[in-house]
Amino acid sequence: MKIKNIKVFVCCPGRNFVTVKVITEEGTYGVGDATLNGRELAVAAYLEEHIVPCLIGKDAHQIEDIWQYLFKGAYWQNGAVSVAAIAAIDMALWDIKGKLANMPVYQLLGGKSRKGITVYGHANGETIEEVLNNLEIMIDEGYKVVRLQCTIPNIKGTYGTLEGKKNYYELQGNRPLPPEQEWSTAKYMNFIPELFKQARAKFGYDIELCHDVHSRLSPIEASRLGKLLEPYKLYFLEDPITTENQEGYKVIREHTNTPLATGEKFNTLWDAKEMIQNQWIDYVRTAITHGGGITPLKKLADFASLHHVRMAPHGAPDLSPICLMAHMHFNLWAPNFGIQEFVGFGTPELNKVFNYEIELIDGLLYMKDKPGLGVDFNEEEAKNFPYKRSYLPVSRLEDGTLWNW
Ligand code: EZ4
Ligand code: CO
Repeated sequence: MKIKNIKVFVCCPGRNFVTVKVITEEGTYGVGDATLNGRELAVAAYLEEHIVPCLIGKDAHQIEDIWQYLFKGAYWQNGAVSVAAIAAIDMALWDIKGKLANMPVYQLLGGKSRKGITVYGHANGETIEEVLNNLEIMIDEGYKVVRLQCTIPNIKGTYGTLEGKKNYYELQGNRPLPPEQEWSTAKYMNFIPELFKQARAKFGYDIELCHDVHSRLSPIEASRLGKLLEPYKLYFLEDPITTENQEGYKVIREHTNTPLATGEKFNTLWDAKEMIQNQWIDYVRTAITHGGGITPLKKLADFASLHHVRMAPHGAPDLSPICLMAHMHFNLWAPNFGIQEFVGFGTPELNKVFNYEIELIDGLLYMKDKPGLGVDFNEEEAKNFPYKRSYLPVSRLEDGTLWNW
């Protein structure tokens, strides 16, 4: 089953996506997601210039060896650009294997461990009142877990809010230069507990709530926030700090029993090693696209399961539906699956380019059994949505100091 051709596509049906299609000599093909928000063309070039030529003629069945060849064999190994590229090839090869076996990919991983995928959605807003109105809508839609994010008063621009845009696709799809946002730890810390206090006062404790700090705090500040939020019993607090120093999580862990989640930017298994084996975190959030594919994520899940850490894959709109479908299979299998982030069913433009079927019933996501990943990429439609340069924002303190976004 030799690889005959690999095509790389960059399109913007609302926001940019990088997609690969691996085609075998027999005509079976698989698709993979290589999207790296704000650096899409770097990944496309990495694929086209440095990966594709090495894979033509290789056996599409040798998924593990191809993964090792692209990762270890490149000498430079990790890095977000190269790992996203490798992940897309890996996903496409699993898709091919599933199609050839005439089985959904979860069957190849070991079969189903559950009937459906618990997801958390996003309720956000410019005011606490607006967030709580959106939360009520989501509870009515059946969500069992919801992430709350609210604009922080008196600073310019808050992560996780829409700044007047209709949806995340509109927000992320059109930023020809990086917009600047402001950050104030004091204003944030003084405000955010009130959001959760009011949410609990209005909706009680049956609905699970979580929150993404987006790496803005120091370990001791994060410890304080975790303690302030303890009365509101969060499902998890995400990315309270950056993770260059894994032992930062030890500090937070020693101070608070608020559960902790991190890992959406990890691109090797070693990025989470100390925090997992020391049980400093509760959920690891690495996505199949940014973590290098299904092949390394299986290892991550098994390693995490030895240490009571559960999988909670990143599910932002900058991961394409191919990644979402790969997560569906992975999550159905992973014995230590916790929760999947889910931002909804996309836009009409997005769903013209990517064809997949999912259904949300009572807070659980389901898909139909199809061979492979169960998602297709429409090359012709993609041509109608050409790439548009678009950046993530940058963040500065009120005095101008560049901060973590
Ligand atoms: O900001 O994926 O939990 N979700 C997140 C995301 C990230 C984006 C960056 O590209 O933190 O919204
Ligand atoms: Co996040």
